[in-house]
Amino acid sequence: MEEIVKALKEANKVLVVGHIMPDGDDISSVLSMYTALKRMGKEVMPAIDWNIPWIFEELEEVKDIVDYDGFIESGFKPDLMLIVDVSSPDRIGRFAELVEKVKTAVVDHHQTHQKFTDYSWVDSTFGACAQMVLRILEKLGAEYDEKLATLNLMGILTDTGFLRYPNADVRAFKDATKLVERGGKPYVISRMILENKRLEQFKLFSEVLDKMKMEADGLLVYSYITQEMYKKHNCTSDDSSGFVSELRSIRGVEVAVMFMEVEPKHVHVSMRSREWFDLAEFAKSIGGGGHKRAAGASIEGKSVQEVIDMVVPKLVEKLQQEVGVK
Ligand SMILES: [Mn+2]
Repeated sequence: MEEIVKALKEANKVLVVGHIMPDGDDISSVLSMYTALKRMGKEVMPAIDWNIPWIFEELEEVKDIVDYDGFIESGFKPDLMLIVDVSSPDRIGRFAELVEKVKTAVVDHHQTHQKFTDYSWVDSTFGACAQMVLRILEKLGAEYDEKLATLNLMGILTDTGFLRYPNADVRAFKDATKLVERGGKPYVISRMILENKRLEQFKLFSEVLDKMKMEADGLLVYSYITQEMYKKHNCTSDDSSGFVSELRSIRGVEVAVMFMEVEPKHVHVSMRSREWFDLAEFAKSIGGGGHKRAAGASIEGKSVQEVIDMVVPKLVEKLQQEVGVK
């Protein structure tokens, strides 16, 4: 952490990069860094090589986020690329091309982190990357107001399921309290993320429930969305990111999985576990990564059904093995 703080102090032009398929913690981490460093008089460019889910558009800083094409067109020449909430270079899209060319630092809380930068601060005991961002910004002497506090708070709330998941420990509550004291508005975030659904999402979810299957004596629940289903309901992968947690909320379920064909023959496998199943380990075995209770993988060149046939029997076997051990 000290090295990253030093590198940030020395840098004048900072490119802050988040991950593809960005979530609330990632967007929070990118925009908190962007807002605070810019106020310190640095030239800062926030970057994510992916579309930003529409629910986040009410944050005015979102329009400043560029993808790789926008970065190239801008001619911006960073002296530091700060990567946040990212466990491996394939997660930053085309920005991976810069890794060997500029000074790089990463701040991450994924258990499956693979070191790929000059400086790295990785600590999987933090529920949210935003908590690590908070510590860096405090070291840099950032001044918090309502805007920065709300941006920073968003990551803590979203990655802890609004302080409901096992990673919502004393430290997460204390960090959240600190940000609320500094003007952060939890209700603005909960309204934006939780109470902002389109009717089409409910219709798509209804079809997801029709297709849902249970395995391993009810320990595993899964469903899927094909490209045709997205089109039929006028939805995109942005609209289905919360579905997997809904499936996990079924009584008795230990693991929930959503198979989503986000682009033709590009299937994103999104997984959540409740109490004991280590998804970080399992995700690695299918070429993905993540945390113990939330992980994923992106598989290209296969249909949804082919991916289901590859993943489900493996998961059932692993679940049954572990139930046997318990
Ligand atoms: Mn995160």
